[in-house]
Amino acid sequence: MDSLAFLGWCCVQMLLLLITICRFSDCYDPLDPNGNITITFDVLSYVPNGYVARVTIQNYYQYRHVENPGWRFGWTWAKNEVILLMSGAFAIEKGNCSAFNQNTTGYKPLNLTLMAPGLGYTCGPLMETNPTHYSAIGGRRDEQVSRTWKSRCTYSSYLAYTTPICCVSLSTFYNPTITTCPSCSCGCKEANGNAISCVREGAVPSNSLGTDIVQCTNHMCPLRIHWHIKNNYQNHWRVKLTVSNYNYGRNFSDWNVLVQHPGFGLPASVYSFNSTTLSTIGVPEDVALFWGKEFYNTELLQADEHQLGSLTTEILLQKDPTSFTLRNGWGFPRRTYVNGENCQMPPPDEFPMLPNGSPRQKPFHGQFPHLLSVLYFIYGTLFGF
Ligand SMILES: *[C@@H]1O[C@H](CO)[C@@H](O)[C@H](O)[C@H]1NC(C)=O
Ligand SMILES: *[C@@H]1O[C@H](CO)[C@@H](O)[C@H](O)[C@H]1NC(C)=O
Ligand SMILES: *[C@@H]1O[C@H](CO)[C@@H](O)[C@H](O)[C@H]1NC(C)=O
Ligand SMILES: *[C@@H]1O[C@H](CO)[C@@H](O)[C@H](O)[C@H]1NC(C)=O
Ligand SMILES: *[C@@H]1O[C@H](CO)[C@@H](O)[C@H](O)[C@H]1NC(C)=O
Ligand SMILES: CC(=O)N[C@H]1CO[C@H](CO)[C@@H](O)[C@@H]1O
Repeated sequence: MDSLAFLGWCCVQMLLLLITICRFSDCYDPLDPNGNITITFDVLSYVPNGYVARVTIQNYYQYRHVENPGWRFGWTWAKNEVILLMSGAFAIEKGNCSAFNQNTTGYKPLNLTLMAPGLGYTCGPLMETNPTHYSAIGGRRDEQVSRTWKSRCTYSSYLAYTTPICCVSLSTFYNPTITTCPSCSCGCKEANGNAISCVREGAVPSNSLGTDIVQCTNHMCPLRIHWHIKNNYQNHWRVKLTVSNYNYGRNFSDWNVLVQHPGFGLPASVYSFNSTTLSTIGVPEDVALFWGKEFYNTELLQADEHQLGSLTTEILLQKDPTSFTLRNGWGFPRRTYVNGENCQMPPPDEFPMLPNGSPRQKPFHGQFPHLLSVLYFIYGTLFGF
């Protein structure tokens, strides 16, 4: 009884934290709990009026890449220092150098900012760490830099986007009903004057290059994932996965799609995409990551007046006799990401039902995927940090 009460209290604490600090899954991604971009300043040597540093930016996110036009990194100086020389990157802004004082030495940069390429990253302060070692003279001598500072930058989609950028629709061979993306998944067409500009299907968009003008839809998302359960064989089942780009002004190069689904626990055959499964600790369902094949479909093209940009693959999944079922929406993903952004799923009570199936409203099973996500979060928070 006591331990139950404690568990209840503990969960409330966690949920409160979740509600007050971040929207669900924004601050912390249970599918990539250790993901970060690490920035390292290695002070290689000191010179009379400053130091020479090597700055390294390492992306440890498993499925969050830096798109065109690339990253930008900045900081503020502690004591009016200046950059005298730079190679390997451009310094793109010159500030007020009149306060530059030749005795300033050795202070670490403050308030790091990383754009990759847009908003979303928050960088912690540079912390003193063990100096980086490197080998010299063909590996025969071990050297170390004078000093090493590191900062960890983490991503929050809440800082990057005010609404989701993708949504999920579902269909099956056993039910003619298509479950569309929830209305206004990524904003509404006419929401209190905050209308998102969109282009009617078939119309010719003007001046859309490089802008985010989407086709008018009920969901208004630039990207949509469609999961179609196509066949049910004796030992396998087949899914068709389609990624559609509704954006008239933007190609997505080196795209990736992540699907969390229990069916990826056994090896699957993926025909037109490259794929792998990710090891995730504390998440009960298996997670598969898909990306384009070289020289074939690494680019998700923009929409035009004739068609959407679109990529598709079929996936043959093995049946695990202990868990396989098509009931209760088991065949549908639990979570789907495009380029690391969580896509809006339809509510479970709108999933296509088996024909002989249960009534549409089944309170417990209907809530099941939601319940699972809350549990992952708590689990991830308790054991991930
Ligand atoms: C950043 O990610 C790497 C790889 O997951 C991990 O080894 C490292 O500890 C992380 N850095 C911090 C400061 O958490
Ligand atoms: C540049 O810095 C100096 C000294 O801090 C200050 O007096 C001057 O007003 C600054 N100039 C501008 C344009 O900000
Ligand atoms: C740097 O950040 C600190 C707090 O983190 C803030 O007080 C300070 O004003 C910032 N400095 C600049 C130059 O932005
Ligand atoms: C997207 O790619 C197509 C084909 O390569 C190209 O014609 C179009 O200009 C590209 N769009 C953008 C916004 O770069
Ligand atoms: C699949 O991805 C791996 C790892 O990025 C790469 O080495 C391989 O060439 C890719 N295969 C194809 C067909 O693109
Ligand atoms: C010549 C000069 O300006 N020297 C100053 C350099 O900065 C240190 C501390 O910031 C001062 O103590 C020196 O007087």
